[in-house]
Amino acid sequence: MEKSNYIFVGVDPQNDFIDGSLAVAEAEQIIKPINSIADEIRKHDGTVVFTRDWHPEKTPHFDKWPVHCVANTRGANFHEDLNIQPDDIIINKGTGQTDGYSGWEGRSDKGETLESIIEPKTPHEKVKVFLGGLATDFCVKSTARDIAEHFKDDRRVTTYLLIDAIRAVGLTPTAEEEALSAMKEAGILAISTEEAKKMIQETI
Ligand code: VGL
Repeated sequence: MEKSNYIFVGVDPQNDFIDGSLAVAEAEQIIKPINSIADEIRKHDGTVVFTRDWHPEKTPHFDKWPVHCVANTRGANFHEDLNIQPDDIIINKGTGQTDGYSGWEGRSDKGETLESIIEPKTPHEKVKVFLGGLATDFCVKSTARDIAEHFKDDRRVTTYLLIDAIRAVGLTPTAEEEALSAMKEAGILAISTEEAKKMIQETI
């Protein structure tokens, strides 16, 4: 079997979504599984990507939400227990006057995008994309669906959602469930971080 290329996308594990102005319930619980899958992927020569909300001080986005993740503030920093390595790629989003829910819209300082990172580099390369982060019903959903939509006719790319590495804002009682269904409908496969790690370990 040809070796797969593994990519982890950690969506917005930033202070404001964990203990700051837009704190998501139980959000700190995603850090452990995220560190563990990211480690496994680095060990197998994969790519670890983190997206972050990187908003200006003034944006129409803050008419809808409390001020959060303003670039270069403590709230925008990644959680202190998140293990980030020098080769990991950081994608900034929401840097202008847009909501920036989706990591698909963002880019790294070097100009990399999720599209350029995930795009298979050879006709037979298989790419497995694993997603975790915050929040299930906003940025995780938008990012996951944009990836799945873009690669829906490309059988080389499979997208997995790590169900124990996400948490929802939950503006309504059904918001989380609806987001999970929307991602399932987009062809995204929900698995646990342990299952994902096993899948990676079992490939030669
Ligand atoms: C998010 C609400 C507002 C998210 C971002 O990261 O899911 N949620 N901005």
